[in-house]
Amino acid sequence: GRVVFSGIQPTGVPHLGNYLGALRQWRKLQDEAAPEDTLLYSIVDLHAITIRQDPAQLKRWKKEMLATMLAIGLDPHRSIIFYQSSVPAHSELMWILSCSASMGYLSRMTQWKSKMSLPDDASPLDTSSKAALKLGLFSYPVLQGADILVHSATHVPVGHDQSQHLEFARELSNGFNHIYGPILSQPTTILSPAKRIMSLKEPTLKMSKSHADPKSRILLTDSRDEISKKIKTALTDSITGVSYDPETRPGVSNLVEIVYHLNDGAAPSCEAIAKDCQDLSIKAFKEMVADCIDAKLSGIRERYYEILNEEGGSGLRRVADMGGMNAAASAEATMEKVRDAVGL
Ligand code: AQP
Repeated sequence: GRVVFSGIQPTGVPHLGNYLGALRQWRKLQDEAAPEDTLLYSIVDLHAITIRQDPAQLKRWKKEMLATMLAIGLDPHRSIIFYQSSVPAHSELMWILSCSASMGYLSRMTQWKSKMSLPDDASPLDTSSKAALKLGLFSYPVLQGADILVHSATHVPVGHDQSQHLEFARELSNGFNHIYGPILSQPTTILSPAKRIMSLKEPTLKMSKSHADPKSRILLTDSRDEISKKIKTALTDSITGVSYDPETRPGVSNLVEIVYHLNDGAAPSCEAIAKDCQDLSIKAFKEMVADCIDAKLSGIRERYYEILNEEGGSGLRRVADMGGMNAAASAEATMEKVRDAVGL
């Protein structure tokens, strides 16, 4: 059977980009899975600490992410839902893979490369200097590779921003297998149809949890009112009417894409949606977009608060414990072969 693995960082409530690019796809894969398939979905807290986190807040965010995953319909009896840090084999395999990972390859990763323009001579206390960059930020793609390979995953659903890291994971697997024999899997990327949902404020950048302006993203927990306000202030342009052209009209086109993906193929294309709306004013179009988002998210939002409020969180703890145990068993099956091959 297939082994599906994917992860999400507990760095805040997921936004519409996380939902359309990842979480909704996870749910679909669960619903379509054959009985012999295994699905593992991880809350990757070890990745979250590549940036300094407030410990109490990180604990809260982890719990909230778990509640979100259940709210979107992941079933803990069908999918293994777990905290990455509860399975130490992820870190163990990371170390082993680090010993053959290429520094050159890692330094070409987009996220790291984007930091290379920082000034390099300031003091390490200056957080905007190269001197303050952390080893973890450089090497986290190795941990990501370990996350996938430790479960011998065959399929990894991600948004477009992660495809470079998946390529690297295959490289890690190849490198290891070249030395020690065919032990690690060759994971295939499953790109979600909603590859890249853009920021509402800067529609040439992806929607992201860490962007300074909270109005740049729609959260899965946003109320009807918050959704309307954020869409109303979304950056568009001064062209009359609605059309779909991501190059010249990134803001309007992003809204069209959001509607297209939320309706999940009900319309034949983004162009078709734009055509249906072409005579609407931007104001009326935005109201339609907000209605559509609320209609799709309100059920998730209600379940999320129900789950968080029930039994003081003991239900969530049980889910995390069960997921951690099952994930540890899955990882151990690979690790026994890895340790043996390496001579540990
Ligand atoms: N804008 C997006 N459009 C489509 N997919 C997206 N993903 C993230 N942003 C978009 C997908 O969501 C999954 C989980 O992401 P993550 O939280 O682990 O890390 P991220 O990609 O770094 O997400 P953020 O929101 O941008 O967080 P920060 O700001 O903390 O870095 C991944 O599959 C990703 O592709």
